[in-house]
Amino acid sequence: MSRKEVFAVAQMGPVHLHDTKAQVVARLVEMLREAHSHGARWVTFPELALTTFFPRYIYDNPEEYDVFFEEGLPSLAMLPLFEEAKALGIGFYLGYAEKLEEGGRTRRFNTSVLVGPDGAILGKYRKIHLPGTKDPIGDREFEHLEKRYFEVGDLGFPAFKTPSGRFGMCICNDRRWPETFRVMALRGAEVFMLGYNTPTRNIHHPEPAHLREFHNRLSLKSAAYQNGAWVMAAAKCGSEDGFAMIGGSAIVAPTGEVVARAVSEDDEVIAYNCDLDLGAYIRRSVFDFARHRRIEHYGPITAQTGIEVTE
Ligand code: CDT
Repeated sequence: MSRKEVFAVAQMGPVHLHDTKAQVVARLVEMLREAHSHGARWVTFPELALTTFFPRYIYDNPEEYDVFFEEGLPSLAMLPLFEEAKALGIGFYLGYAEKLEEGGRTRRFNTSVLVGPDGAILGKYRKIHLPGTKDPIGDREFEHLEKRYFEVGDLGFPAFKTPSGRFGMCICNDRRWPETFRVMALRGAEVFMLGYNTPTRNIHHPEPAHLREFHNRLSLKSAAYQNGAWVMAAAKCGSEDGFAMIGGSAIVAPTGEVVARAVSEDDEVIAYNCDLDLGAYIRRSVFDFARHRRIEHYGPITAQTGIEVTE
């Protein structure tokens, strides 16, 4: 039986501070319909898809930044997307800012949800590798304050069972860390879905703008090949209120080849008929984990974070 399935990636152009969530969700619904016209069964949307990338701004009080967060699943704002996806029989990944009350305190995460083609919520992932700082650096044209607004994710890197196989989720900066994908692959993930908001300018270290896209693609391709898995990567991009972010949304095959790529920095749907068995030969040969991994030598991966020199 063929395991071919059409996957779509829905890249988003800018979302400005003054855009309402209703306007943004209408754009997502429009792209969902376009994905459906391509025969897609699954769509990947970006990180923090419902709002502008607000961690670039400095807010001190929750009353100022809670407007960017969602409570409950689906939240009121998300409802039209959930309803249309269920009506069309399309599953999706959606990134959003999650707020919840737990153990007598308010918690906030940078989260993604995986919804099945029948509308069932299959799982949730909370971003683990939060980039940037808690306190403003100052002296920059924008900040990157994810550590200020979000807790580190507490759900690990699961591989969720779906009608099309096991899928893993991660979010933006997670894609730069090989550990992210290897853990999901060890749990059986054959498809990695991720959304991102990557500023064109690196405020932490000046580097040529072209490297931002180069490192994005490098990370996606190596994640795919080294784990024999498909990668669905959706950018939010373009100039949000004057702050530029890279595009380059892509679908990458388990061979490490980019099979579809967005060309704009705007709302754009790309789709590809993916053979979910394509990675099987890679996982049976060069990356047969059970035969070739040497965990007795991997201790430092989980025992330490920074570099430790022993002599
Ligand atoms: N959203 C996000 O995680 N962006 C980061 C920016 C890194 S520079 C602080 C990324 O890895 O693309």
